[in-house]
Amino acid sequence: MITSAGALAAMIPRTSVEARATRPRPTSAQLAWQRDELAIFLHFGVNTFTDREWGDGTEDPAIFAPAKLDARQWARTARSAGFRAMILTAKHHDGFCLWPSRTTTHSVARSPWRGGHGDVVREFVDACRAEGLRPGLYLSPWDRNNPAYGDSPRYNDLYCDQLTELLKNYGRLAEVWFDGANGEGPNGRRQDYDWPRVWTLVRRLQPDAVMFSDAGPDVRWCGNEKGVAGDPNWSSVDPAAVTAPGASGPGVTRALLHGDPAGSVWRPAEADTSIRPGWFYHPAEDGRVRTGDQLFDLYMSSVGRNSKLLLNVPPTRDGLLHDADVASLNGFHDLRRSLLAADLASGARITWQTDWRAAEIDLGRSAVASIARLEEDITHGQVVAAFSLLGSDGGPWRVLSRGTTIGYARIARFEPSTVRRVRLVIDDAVAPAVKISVRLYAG
Ligand code: FUL
Repeated sequence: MITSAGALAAMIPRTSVEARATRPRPTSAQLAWQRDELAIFLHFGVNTFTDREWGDGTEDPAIFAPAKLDARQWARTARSAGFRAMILTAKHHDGFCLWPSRTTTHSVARSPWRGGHGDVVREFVDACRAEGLRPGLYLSPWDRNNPAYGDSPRYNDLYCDQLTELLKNYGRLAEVWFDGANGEGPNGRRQDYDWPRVWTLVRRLQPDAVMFSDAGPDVRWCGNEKGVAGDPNWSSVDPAAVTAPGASGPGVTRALLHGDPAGSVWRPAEADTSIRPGWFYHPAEDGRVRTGDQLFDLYMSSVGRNSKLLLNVPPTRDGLLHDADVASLNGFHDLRRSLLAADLASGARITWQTDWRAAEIDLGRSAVASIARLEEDITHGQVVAAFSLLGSDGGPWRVLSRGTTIGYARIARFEPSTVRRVRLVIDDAVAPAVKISVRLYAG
């Protein structure tokens, strides 16, 4: 059976079609989220000025004075490095709001920035839209400033009021980010959150946004802050495994990292990490910015493992992305462009074996390959559990790479090998694969 290059179509028996039909699959919002591949995270607020990672809520709003704040510089940098979305900390654990919220005086309205008339969230969403990026917002549930925190019904009302301001007044959002960290508030009490209420509110006011948290409901945390997705990494999960943000335990970490091939719900993993050791900007870390090469490794361990990379790049006290960070992002972009330049398999002849579990690609010439990008058509769900990629230059077949899940993308790196023919073998699948695209790069 010969098909066109890039898309390997398999005929599948009826029972399998039914098995496949019951598998979870993404909504259009989840698909758009995954196709972004790369998003920038922006941790910015009073911590930027106090040199801390977690503020305690007693900060004076007057310290917030980013003299050169330029959200367009953030967005331009992101776009030219190939990122497609950005997420801003509208409020971190210190409770300081980057927009003039009616719910609190602990906000930019009490700062000298723009004479107290500024709105960082507004400038952020405007900049995203001007540069064609999809905006998202982080609203910390934990609030170490608000006196209502820990008085559960009262704070839940207030939290929903803050969310309503963000969801109603800033246009369409692509993602709403709920952090799992939470401790005591100013009165020493812990908060009992009303997650079902929060999720219903977001769904009603921003039906096209995905909601991120440990427990989704749309996108799950990958279980670590290293930017490393699990292997295997299933986008399906058992919703009973992690039911609320901040849950912990070995079973939880496993569920976040790996998902579950038998899971009934589509909830892909987002891999968040920072370009620097901290989430907020600290001058002492200017020499510790990840290099373009290190960012490429992160890309491989996130996008290359069926996840999405949410890379934090914190604005400085001036309100700009630092030159060192911008240089690394550009280096990362150039590296992706050079390593993944030309698809060696483009236009090649592809032959499926009669059992539909293996495909052979004839490049028609010998070429050196060291990277392969495989993709399932996830609009139909995710099914591949194990694969092998073999290569031959006329002699015996050699294993180039073996792996577990594919999903949206699996990017495999292997020893540079001269190949004329490449064979993809699906060693294990939970239902037959329908379409797997194969790209090969010299690297
Ligand atoms: C954590 C927070 O405590 C960190 O400050 C940061 O926001 C990170 C993304 O999530 O839970």
